[in-house]
Amino acid sequence: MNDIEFTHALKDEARRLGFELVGAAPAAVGPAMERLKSWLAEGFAGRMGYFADRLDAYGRLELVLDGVRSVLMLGMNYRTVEPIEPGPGQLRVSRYAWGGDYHELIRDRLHRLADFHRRCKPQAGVRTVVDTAPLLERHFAQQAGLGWIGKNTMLINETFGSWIFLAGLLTTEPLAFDRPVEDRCGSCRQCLDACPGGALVGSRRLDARRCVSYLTVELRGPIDPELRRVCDGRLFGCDACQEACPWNRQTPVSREPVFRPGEGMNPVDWSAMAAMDDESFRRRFRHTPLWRARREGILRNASL
Ligand code: B12
Repeated sequence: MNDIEFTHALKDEARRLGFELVGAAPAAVGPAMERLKSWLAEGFAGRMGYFADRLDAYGRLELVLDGVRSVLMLGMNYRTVEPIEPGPGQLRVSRYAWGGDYHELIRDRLHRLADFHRRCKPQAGVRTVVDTAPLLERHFAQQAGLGWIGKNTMLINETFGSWIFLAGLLTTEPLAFDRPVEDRCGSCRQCLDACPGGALVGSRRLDARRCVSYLTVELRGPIDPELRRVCDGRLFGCDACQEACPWNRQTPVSREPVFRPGEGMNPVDWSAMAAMDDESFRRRFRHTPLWRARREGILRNASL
């Protein structure tokens, strides 16, 4: 199999495994590294210390996979139903957290893709990535032609909008690369205006310290009193900048049952949540995105 045939075979297998979007890019970070550095220098990462701790690896992918030459970027649609407006005593959960944990689902599919790769090219080095490795997934997805980076910093695809999870497969094999997609946000600024915390301080510039998603998902400990107000009514995550995006109005529905809202998730009835002790919280949410915040974080968010 030559490089072009192998790239086709790998892409076909990825689609068969349920990734609607797939594209290949060279394993070079380029100017995105300067953007990451300036984002960190501004303090926009808040307390997410792992960026600074692994800065070398972000800039040199060979520290993530020795001999890496190519990155196959993958996208999976997670749009299901529309959000239901919360009534009294109810709170919003962002779409990505309505169902099961996407990491678990995607990791399983990635491992199957890596197995396919190894069967075709037994000598090659392969590493799969979803979220936790030092890889700028949106940058590589843009380079691989999956979409463009919108003003809200989301990777937006012409067909699926931004309701897509990203993942990557790093390989030491040369692949046939795709072309990057050009920006299609134009003069629209609806996401910038919709952000409840004013976290989108400019086009493609997000100050995580003011982002409801960061405050309700990532931040441990108390939320600054001035920022508690902007999280109002949101239990976990935030989709305001995506709900406002015109590219998200008519996107197809996901085929994955795992992403459908679990019972009582869209929206959440606060009294049912408050009644849970540690053990029932663990049983109910262990394999969902809410587990990341633990029960303490969820209780903190609800008492905003
Ligand atoms: C840390 C993190 C967060 C942080 C910080 C977000 C941020 N904007 O940086 C917080 C907790 C706030 C967060 C929130 C969310 N996240 Co998040 N997050 C991540 C994570 C782990 C790292 C992101 C990162 O590297 N940030 C650092 C900044 C500097 O990088 P960046 O955002 O990629 O920024 C690049 C562009 O803005 C670009 N850029 C800037 N200017 C320009 C100009 C041009 C011309 C171009 C081309 C590019 C460009 O350069 C930067 C560097 O490459 C990724 C997974 C991963 N490993 O990539 C998921 C990820 C980005 N998150 C994701 C999701 C779903 C969310 C939420 C929607 C969850 C929710 N509903 O609450 C929100 C969306 C908020 C938002 N608008 O970003 C998805 C995004 C999928 C997509 N379609 O884009 C990812 C990819 C996870 C995944 N595997 O699917 N997240």
